[in-house]
Amino acid sequence: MSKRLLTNAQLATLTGNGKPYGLIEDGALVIEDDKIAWCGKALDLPPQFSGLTAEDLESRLVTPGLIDCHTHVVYGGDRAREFEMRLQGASYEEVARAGGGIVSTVKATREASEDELLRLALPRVDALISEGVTTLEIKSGYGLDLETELRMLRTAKRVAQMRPVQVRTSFLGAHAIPPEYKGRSDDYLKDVCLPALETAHAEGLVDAVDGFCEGIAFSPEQIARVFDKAKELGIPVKLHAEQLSNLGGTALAASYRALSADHLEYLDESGVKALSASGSVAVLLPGAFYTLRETQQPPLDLLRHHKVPIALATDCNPGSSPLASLLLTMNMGCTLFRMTPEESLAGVTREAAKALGLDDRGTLLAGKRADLAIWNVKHPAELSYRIGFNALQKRIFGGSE
Ligand code: DI6
Ligand code: FE
Repeated sequence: MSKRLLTNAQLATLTGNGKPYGLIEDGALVIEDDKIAWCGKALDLPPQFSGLTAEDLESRLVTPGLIDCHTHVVYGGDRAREFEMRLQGASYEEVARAGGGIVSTVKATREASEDELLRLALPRVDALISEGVTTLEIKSGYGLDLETELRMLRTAKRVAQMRPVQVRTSFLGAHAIPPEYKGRSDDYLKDVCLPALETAHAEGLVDAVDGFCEGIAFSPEQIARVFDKAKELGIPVKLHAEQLSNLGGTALAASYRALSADHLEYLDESGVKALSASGSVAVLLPGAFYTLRETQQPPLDLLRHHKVPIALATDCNPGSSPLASLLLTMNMGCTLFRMTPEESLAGVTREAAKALGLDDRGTLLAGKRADLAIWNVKHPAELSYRIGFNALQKRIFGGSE
């Protein structure tokens, strides 16, 4: 059994210990194999650990390893041309209706081999890892045919073999209507999406089922068909909801006890109450809000009032959020959405873990995975405050570096 003792640390435990950030000053943390064995005030270190050689962190800040709970990092091609179009005045929806948008990424993704998709995804993943990410979620949804959806999910699983990071996969077959099914979205669901979900699940490739509930994508009734299949297969669900309009997707997701509902700019109080009742996490994605120059703010005060857990994620994707920085996402959560730095740190640790249905990480507590980020900062607010500055000193993943 391998053991390590970290001392002279400031521990942002994110546990409700009565202090902001669950902060423990002059803290120590013991790692046994891939788990946290003990953490607390250095003065309270139990005698059985006092013989270990201490690694002095020189009062650095330690947080749980960061968790990016909503990404689309596996895709082919890029959308720089569409970025130009939008700068010339076209809206995100107009671009999508003109055959650009998600569908253009689908074309490029279908043309890419699994090795190529992996090669393209790794630099995005590396950017996240370099900022202390230890767990990330990756969605399919740019294949929209059986073969390519499976290829995307296999690629996502391979990321975790290539890099020291854990990956959770989400099947997003209900992301967009592929060109060959234009005007026939019900047929797409019946012929492609639902059978592909069954096959992907049978191959062990699906940790959760996601969808895009929007005028340019699928209606709540259509999403319900996908969620019924997920339920039948015993897979938890989540949903892109209320991003561009209010269709009631969030309440639908809540009625399936979704892990999370994501985006939520157009969410109203009844939707917030539904989330609160179902215990689902609200995942806010300020990178998409920023990129699309959205002006409708997610209902932060209502989410707080109804005690809905709030996570933050990059939504890293080629169209609405070409963002591979969770630190910048934290800054945007504060500056664009008026989250507090404490909420933003909780949003990429404790609440992000909840959004993935993982209860073994996201806080610093004995028994949790030893996924840690160690920072060259004095106070946790610095993580959200700076822009374009990576203060990570090192990352510990499952107890090792
Ligand atoms: N909402 C988003 O923000 C991403 N997907 C979704 O349903 C955008 C995907 C893209 O534009 O490629
Ligand atoms: Fe997304």
